[in-house]
Amino acid sequence: QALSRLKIGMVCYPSYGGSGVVATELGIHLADLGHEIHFITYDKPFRLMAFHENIFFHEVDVSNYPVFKYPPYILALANKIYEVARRENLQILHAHYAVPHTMAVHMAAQMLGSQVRTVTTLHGTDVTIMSEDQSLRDVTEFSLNQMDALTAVSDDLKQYTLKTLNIARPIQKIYNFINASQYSRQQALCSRSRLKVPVEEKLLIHISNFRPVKRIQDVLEIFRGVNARCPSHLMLVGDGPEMRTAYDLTDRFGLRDRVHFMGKQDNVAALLSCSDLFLLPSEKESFGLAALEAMACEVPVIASRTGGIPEVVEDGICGALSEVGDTEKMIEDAVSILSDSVRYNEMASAARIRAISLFEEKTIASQYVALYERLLSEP
Ligand code: GMT
Repeated sequence: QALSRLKIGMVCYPSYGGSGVVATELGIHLADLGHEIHFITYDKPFRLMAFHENIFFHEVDVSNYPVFKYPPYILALANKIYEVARRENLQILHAHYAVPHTMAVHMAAQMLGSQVRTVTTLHGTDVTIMSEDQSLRDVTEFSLNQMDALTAVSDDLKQYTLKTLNIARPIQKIYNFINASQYSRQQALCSRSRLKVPVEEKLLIHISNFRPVKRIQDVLEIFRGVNARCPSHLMLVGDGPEMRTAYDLTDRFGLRDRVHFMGKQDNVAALLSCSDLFLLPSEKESFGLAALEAMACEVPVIASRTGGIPEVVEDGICGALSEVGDTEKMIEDAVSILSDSVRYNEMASAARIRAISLFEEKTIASQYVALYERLLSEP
């Protein structure tokens, strides 16, 4: 039971994607501690499956009046946040992913007066892409400066934000996290045989939203290089705009019987549990939650040395990092890790140890609670 029961509004994207996952898992964990959590978004967050007495979901319904060329989602969201916060006496409004949640939270907070404290957690592309988008930059910067507190999911994202936007308040680094018992290597969940991967072959995995920033062509190139020297299979988990590129390259490389398109999957731990290596050759990655989930399941990571990835994946210990686009080195590293079983096992356990010791849900969630309590104790 929590010392004092906090009433928190979580404003997030409900769809597949790291920021929605972090918001949902944080909400569930805080609800388990006895806090009251109100999710305010346009759809039920996809990880919010079971009933929980401390969790409420408020759906934002956007008016579709014919005069609107664009549905006014941000106004409907602000209105819903205001309505819920006023009725439920919410103390904290926590926006995950700045655009457009920070603007809506700011608007609702103005309508509510001083009764709530506001927080935005920056997740990555809400700064790295939006800071370069002139149509959103000023309003993003303005509304971030109106929040009572800002957090960023890595030190790299914090520094990047301070460098690219004019932010007048401190940004606290609070890392993303995993639930170490949900994310652990569970042999019973293994589906290797169903994929018809022979025991002597390796299974590589990539999980993402298949956006250009993930460099899907590099994922396929790395896999082609590894498979040529060490017979392997590749699971592609997720969906998004680059999926067509993945299909085309798979065919062009003649790898159709070795690449498994899994689509969107809920039980990622089950798929990680039968994988040998995780590929994340992204252009930019503020944190790399998918890499952390892999590490927790004892899967070493081959990734780019970019953004917050080096804060998550310790190079040479939990996997190997290379410059963005250096697929030759990534292939070399992958083959050398996969072909040395002693080194492989050391990396697999080091990955889990690092995941648990630095990024366990309990440790990180308590940093958010401390932040909420500090904000509420301020006049
Ligand atoms: O990947 C995105 O473009 C959006 C975003 C999301 O909502 O999934 O991902 C970002 O937030 C995740 C959770 O904090 C981070 O783990 C991802 O690294 C980050 N993506 C990028 O920075 C590209």
